[in-house]
Amino acid sequence: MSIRTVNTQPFNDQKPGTSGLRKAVTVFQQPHYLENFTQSIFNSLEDLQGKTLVLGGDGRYYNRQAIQTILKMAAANSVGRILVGLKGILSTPAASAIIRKNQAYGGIILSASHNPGGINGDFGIKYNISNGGPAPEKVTEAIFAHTKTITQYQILESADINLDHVGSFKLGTMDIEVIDSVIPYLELMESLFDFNLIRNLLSKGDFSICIDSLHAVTGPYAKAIFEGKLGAKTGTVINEVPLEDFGGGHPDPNLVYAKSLVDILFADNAPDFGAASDGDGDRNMILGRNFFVNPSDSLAVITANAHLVKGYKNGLTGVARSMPTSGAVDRVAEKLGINFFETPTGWKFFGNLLDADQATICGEESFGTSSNHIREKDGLWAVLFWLNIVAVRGESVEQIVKSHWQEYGRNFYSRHDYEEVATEGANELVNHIRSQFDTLKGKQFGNYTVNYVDDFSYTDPIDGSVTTNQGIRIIFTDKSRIIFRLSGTGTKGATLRVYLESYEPDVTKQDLDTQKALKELINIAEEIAQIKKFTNREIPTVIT
Ligand code: G16
Repeated sequence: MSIRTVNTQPFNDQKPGTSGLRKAVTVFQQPHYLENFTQSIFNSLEDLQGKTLVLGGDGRYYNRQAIQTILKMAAANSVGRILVGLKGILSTPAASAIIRKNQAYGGIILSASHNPGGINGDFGIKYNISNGGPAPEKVTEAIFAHTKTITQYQILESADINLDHVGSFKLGTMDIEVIDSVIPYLELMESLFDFNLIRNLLSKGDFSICIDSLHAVTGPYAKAIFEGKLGAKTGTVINEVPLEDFGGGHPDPNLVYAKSLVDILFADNAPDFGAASDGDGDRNMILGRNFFVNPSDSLAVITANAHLVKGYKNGLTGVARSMPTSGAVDRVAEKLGINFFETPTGWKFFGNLLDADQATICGEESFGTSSNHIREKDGLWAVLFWLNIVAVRGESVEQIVKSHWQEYGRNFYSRHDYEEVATEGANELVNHIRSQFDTLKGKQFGNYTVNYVDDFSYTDPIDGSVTTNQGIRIIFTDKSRIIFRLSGTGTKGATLRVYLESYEPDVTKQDLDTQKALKELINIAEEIAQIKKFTNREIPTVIT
């Protein structure tokens, strides 16, 4: 086996976004495209020689080919050992757990998360550091810098490795261990939650659940946990076989893309509890019978009830949420007297807070919640957290959320997405709002008066790094908010996200339909941003 040095030229589009490099599969299939980015990762890492890396992905199309290429490149770049998921599969939370458990130097995760897969879908690659979390901006910037100047990459000439069986192999001087991550992940969950209590709840027969894996990576994990360990009846986990194209679906657990699960939970005789996760298993959607739990509320309820759950009963040091996430959790943090942080969108911004033990639980409006047990968001963790709360309280999901609103008030919250609009129009929209920054302050729109407008920026309290332009905030005097932000995970055109939030402390007014409650703010957003004109769309693609 010999190491081959291949001459190459830079691609000009390899800047990582909110979560790694995500592009159409056809982009990744261009000669040298994956290799350039992989070599740039290796070039940006100091002292890689002899170190251990973790490698795996969500099983989407191109996962297996990419893994073989990365293994051969890792061997050529003197990596000491690679732990690779069986069949190339590692959910993102499992990858984070495996990096931490094995004190690996880092990991490469292959996923485009909630984006569709298949030959015409998307693919992605990201690097996670030794704490198990997504590389912070200074690392992704360094990788990007290398992609702009790369001239060569190294690859070992060898046959492919068989990833279909657990076992150990040698590739050149590098050790490869093919591992099944389901068991260590299950054990980690068992250390945090009261499995006996949840098993009692699920086996009594009067509490039924439905878990939708959307033909993505969580199928094997969910089967082993819910049907295997927790005694839920066979068939509880649906769409459980991971498919390279996710069965043609869009593996995003929200009201639109997980509609078949929503239909089940909103039908007559619906199960008591439903949940879905995304392509790589880090997102979650929680449903009760005929009831949708907004992700921002989910974060608040989890935080408020953490003392009921084994792994968290000794208290939380703090909680962190991304800026566009609703302020529901803020009031819980205040009541508990714990730290509270507001970060930019992107799980990578929670890493320092978790490492410094400033925060225990983190969450985002984009269906992501997790804790300091790993450094990624964790879909099945959130599902188990909810089941543990339900099992302790003996109340329905709806009762738990409504009593939370009663105590803390309700944050009406919605996100309107305009997906794959023309980039030029989206940029013009942003500039159009920015041009009103000076005139909007103090301006009255119906019942709302603008308190201030800004472009959100964040100074990391641990390392002092500053991140700017993280979304335009229009904040009203009653703390209602409209936020405009362009997605950093899309691969076609631009995706505009409009986040809308108002607060209702009056219990008699909390049952209103969310879109109706936010109607006035929705109209103000249109008036300020002229969304229809700039996006050329009459209505959002997705409303959550
Ligand atoms: C990624 C990040 C999340 C972020 C989400 C949405 O999620 O890990 O932290 O909230 O993107 O990003 P955007 O609004 O820029 O599309 P995932 O599940 O795609 O990895």
